[in-house]
Amino acid sequence: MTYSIHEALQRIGVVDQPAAVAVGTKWQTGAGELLTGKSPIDGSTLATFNEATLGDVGLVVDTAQSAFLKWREVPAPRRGEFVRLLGEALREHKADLATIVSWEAGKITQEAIGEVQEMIDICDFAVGLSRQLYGKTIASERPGHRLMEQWHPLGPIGVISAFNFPVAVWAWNAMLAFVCGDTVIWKPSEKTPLCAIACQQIVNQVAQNFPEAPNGISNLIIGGAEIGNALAEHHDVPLISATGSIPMGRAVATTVAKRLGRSLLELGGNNAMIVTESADLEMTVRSALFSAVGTCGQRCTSLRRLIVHESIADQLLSALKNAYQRLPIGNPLEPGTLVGPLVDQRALETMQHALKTAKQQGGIVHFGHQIDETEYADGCYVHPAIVEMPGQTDIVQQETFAPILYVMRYRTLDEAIEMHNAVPQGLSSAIMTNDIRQAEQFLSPAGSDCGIANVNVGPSGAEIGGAFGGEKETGGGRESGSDAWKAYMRRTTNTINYSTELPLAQGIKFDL
Ligand code: UN1
Repeated sequence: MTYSIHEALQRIGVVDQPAAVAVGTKWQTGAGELLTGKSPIDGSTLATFNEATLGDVGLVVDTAQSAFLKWREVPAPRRGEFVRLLGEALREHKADLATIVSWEAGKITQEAIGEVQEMIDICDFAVGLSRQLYGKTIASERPGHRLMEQWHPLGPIGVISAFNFPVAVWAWNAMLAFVCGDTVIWKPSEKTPLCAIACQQIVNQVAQNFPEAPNGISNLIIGGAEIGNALAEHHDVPLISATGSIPMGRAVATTVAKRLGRSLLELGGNNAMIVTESADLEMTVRSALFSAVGTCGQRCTSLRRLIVHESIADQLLSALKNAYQRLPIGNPLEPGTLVGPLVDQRALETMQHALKTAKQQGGIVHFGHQIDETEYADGCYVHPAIVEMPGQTDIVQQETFAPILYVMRYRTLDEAIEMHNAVPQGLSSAIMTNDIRQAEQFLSPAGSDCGIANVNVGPSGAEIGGAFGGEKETGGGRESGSDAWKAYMRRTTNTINYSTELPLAQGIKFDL
């Protein structure tokens, strides 16, 4: 299936010079700074165009707001039909979109296809949801009264997304937003603009053939942090859903809070796996490997800390080192490659700096060197690192967005859980064990403090059916499955009096 990114874009219908702004189906060139999109695969330039300016934000929000006024009145199951058609279009363009993801984000083909599958899955989920936006009926304390709640559309939703899941994270948000009766304004990462342009183009084509879809149901604005900030400040954007670094999330949350808006944050993780003395070691190596080196360690759910019982630590380490030794690293488009490049030079420098710091803090570093692949010109290829640490030092408590796996030993499970929770982030976690008591302790209120806690499954690679997100500095938001849709709607509580009396709640008497 390997054809060029340009062929893939063409098959999706992106034929013109890329433009930074989509006001609904109308593309507009930006007048901001020049953006040069480079591929992490070989450093080649994929796109050059001008970013949006602050002036574009108002136009896009106004369009999304007028579209919202129409879309909110379309019956939810019809909104579901729109999303069903989007799912069909994604199925048709699965390979095309995956190719663009690989070129822009450096993902191996398997993972790029998996990411598009995640989009298709959330479409299917959202279609079903469109007939299940249930409110409760509540028994009233007053005779002849009924209480009920309804969920209503919220408004234009601002979606700020990161480079590492350049299409799926938008889809988690957008598909739920669409069935909830909301419109969307997307500010993607400047590192993956073509992924965003391709998705917008797919929505445009479906929207143009769907009579009830107003122009401006889906909008795109490509630019830097100042664009994200302007969206966060805008009173007509009731919810900002932001995925990315903790500092970015802190800035967005503060700005949104100032105007008392809502934010849904999905920020950094520092995900760990506890490996107990009863774990299946062969399974542990396989699941740790996928979670630690998949997407070259650039998932927010990537495994970063391995907390191993001292009795099996040497054995596990040697099996892991053996697996790392044999990792196929290189061009992510080539079949068989398991580790593609880091996203850019800066990511490479951050990784090398973290490894140096870990050494200073007593770490023993295995692998982790840059791979000088002359074949791929300026690609940023590294050999994923394993670092044996004497304890959970400062550097281990930070999220370094690169394939570094810190390994620490423990004696008792209480001590392991304490170490597990002693970091500022709280996204995903796992325990490898065949002991039901250990598994249940890890899942209990006194166990993992993360939003995601798994047994005999690594911390990355969640299915879309569950709510996705985490606690503490991860930001507390939940996206994707379960009842995450509620964040995209507003709840009204209704009291209906069908009697001829007017009793007051709490038995209050208030008669003249
Ligand atoms: C992210 O890295 O921002 O659970 C999202 C996973 C993927 C999503 C990761 N389904 O690893």
